[in-house]
Amino acid sequence: MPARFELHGMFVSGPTYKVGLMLSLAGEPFDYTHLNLMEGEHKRPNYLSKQRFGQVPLLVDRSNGRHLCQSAAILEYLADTLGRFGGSSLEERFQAREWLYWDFDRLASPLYRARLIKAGFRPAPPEVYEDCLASAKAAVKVLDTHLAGRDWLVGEGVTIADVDIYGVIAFADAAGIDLNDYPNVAAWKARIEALPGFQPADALLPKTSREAA
Ligand SMILES: N[C@@H](CCC(=O)N[C@@H](CS)C(=O)NCC(=O)O)C(=O)O
Repeated sequence: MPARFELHGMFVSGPTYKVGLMLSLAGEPFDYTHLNLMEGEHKRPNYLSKQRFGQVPLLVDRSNGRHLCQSAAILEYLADTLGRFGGSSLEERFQAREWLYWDFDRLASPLYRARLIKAGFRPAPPEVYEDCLASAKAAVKVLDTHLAGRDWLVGEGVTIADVDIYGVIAFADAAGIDLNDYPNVAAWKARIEALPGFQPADALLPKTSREAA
């Protein structure tokens, strides 16, 4: 029987990793479909009919035929449908949602950009890299301050806020950020990596399509 979920993505994609990590932490096997963004597979009519923004990730829920896009929205969908990591109360859910919005506003955008520039995927003058790096570091500092004396971003357990933001912090080193300068973030990162079902990005997002084990 095919897996319930099919994740379309690309191995370098942080947003795709967020969704793969959520599924893995929830113990949900998924088929993985590799999309070649270099060849524009994400802009072809067949894909656009499933993912209106022409981006990865796309998650297909075969149990009901839904096609889902936007990693933060997908995490919320999975929290609701799987009953995992949604927070222990409505208040926690609202707080988790605030982190999801904050992430794409302040953290993911500059950190992912710094990573792409540093890796040579996106040519840019040094001042653009420095600007992204400074913005990303300012956001990591916000996280570090919030995590002082706390194990998780919201409440007493793992929520989609942690999953979402881990999917960015995982690439901090590649962006040029030394997490030794942010000890609370480093300790929180290690806690996530010790969770059952945790897998790093390269294990969850192969370079070719793969069926669930
Ligand atoms: N806010 C979106 C961002 C998705 C995104 O930026 N995906 C990139 C790959 S990491 C992409 O598909 N880029 C190709 C494009 O936008 O044309 C999410 O979280 O899902």
